[in-house]
Amino acid sequence: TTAQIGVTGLAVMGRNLARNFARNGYSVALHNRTASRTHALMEEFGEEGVFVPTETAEEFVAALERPRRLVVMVKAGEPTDAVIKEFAPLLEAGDMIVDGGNAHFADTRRREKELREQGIHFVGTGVSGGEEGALHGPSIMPGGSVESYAALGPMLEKISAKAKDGAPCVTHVGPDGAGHFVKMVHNGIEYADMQLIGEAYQLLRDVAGYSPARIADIFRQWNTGRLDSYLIEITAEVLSHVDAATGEPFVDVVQDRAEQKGTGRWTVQIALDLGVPVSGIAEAVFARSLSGHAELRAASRHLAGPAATPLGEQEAAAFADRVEQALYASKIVSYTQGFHEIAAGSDAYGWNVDPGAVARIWRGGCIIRAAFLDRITAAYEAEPGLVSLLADKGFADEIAAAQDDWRAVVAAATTQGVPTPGFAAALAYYDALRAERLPAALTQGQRDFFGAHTYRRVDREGSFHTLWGGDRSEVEA
Ligand code: NBP
Repeated sequence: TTAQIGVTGLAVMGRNLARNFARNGYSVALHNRTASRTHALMEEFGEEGVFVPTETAEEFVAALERPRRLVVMVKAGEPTDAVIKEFAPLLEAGDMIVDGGNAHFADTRRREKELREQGIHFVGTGVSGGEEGALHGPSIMPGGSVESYAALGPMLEKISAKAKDGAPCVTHVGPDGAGHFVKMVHNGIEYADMQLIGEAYQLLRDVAGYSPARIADIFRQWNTGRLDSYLIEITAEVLSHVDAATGEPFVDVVQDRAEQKGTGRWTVQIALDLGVPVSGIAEAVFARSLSGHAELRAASRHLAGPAATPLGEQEAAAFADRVEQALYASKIVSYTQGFHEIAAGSDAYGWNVDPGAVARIWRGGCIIRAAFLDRITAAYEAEPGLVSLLADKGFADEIAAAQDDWRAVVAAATTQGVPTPGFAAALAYYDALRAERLPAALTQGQRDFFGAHTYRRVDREGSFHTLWGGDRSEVEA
């Protein structure tokens, strides 16, 4: 038998993706470096559809109908290169290698270029939604050539998550590394969303004085409004969970040291390279690293500061409403920053990414799925050249309505000594963008003073330098 698609790399993600293809009626060839995983899949789930188990690379490739569609779901990095090295010599022009791992987009660009010379389409594809998503429908972000999408797109549309309006959560993001780039930014935004939710929780706990169970109820209520999203929903679940061993709230028995795998960090590293201010995402990454510095935190515990004093019942309820405003406004800012990075990447690499389509495919399947994304799509559809989400009238109006509460929350956090780097960075970004004048003029003066770096004037064209060490007259540079 020949199979319509093949999956190599049958750990949690690959196994579930293979099952997803099979459950949608596709015949799927299976391969894994260690054959026992292939056998295990056949034993447990072989009845779910048409599978063609294979043991060697040659058997696997021979089992695929042409042009071959070969999905690689191995550990990102060297394993991906090893698999490509093994399979590429067995393939022919027109065949496709689809890398569904969390690759760095620069690796994807390199691999795509190398394989293109051999006539093989390399499709670096972001897949979001974890193992459940892989099985029931992930959000899929494929890069690669237009031809590869023509051959692959319909299958991906079939297995992808569907948004509430039924639209599949997959689109051809753009050439070469575009898909993995967008997946990277997705993860960066995910970090920012999680950090903002964490700050909201901490404020409700320390300033409002609420218990985790009560905060869970508040999140459940927020989830019926404009913050309706998967992350808010699971936050309520986590907060209402009680530890069986101690009877304490689960959130109180977990060590407060956040870990990370690296895609959030990449989002910030690339943003630095592209010169894009993604302060919200950066604060989220830094907040995780700070939490992990146990010695530093232990050595700092005695530092002076206010102890938060919980508010009375009525003020607490009013404060909770303000926190919702602050969270929503900060969320608009982090998406603004993330979409700025996507636009900058698209410009730098000539990808022509459609931001409205990206927001559309994030509406289902992925971790940041949210009702809010419909609004982003609508904003870009109304104005395809939108320079910033904040330039959209709808979002600007919402922030305008939220800003008094947002400022009050950041002020309260500051006076009470509750760290809110995400809320505060988002607010600083907003205020910096709206500022008539920034202290960057002074920065330019300093740079000219110590390094003769020159400056531009507000009233005349050209570059200028002041003779700081001499008579302080101005010369044209
Ligand atoms: P892992 O990332 O744990 O990778 C395990 C797989 O890689 C196994 O099939 C293993 O084969 C194979 N592999 C390794 Br390791 N080195 C290899 C090599 N040199 N040659 C061939 N195969 C090799 O699996 P996963 O958690 O299912 O994730 C797969 C990919 O999906 C990763 O890139 C991950 O970042 C990405 N991803 C994961 C999630 C998630 O929620 N887990 C979500 C989205 C994306 P073996 O069985 O022979 O050891």
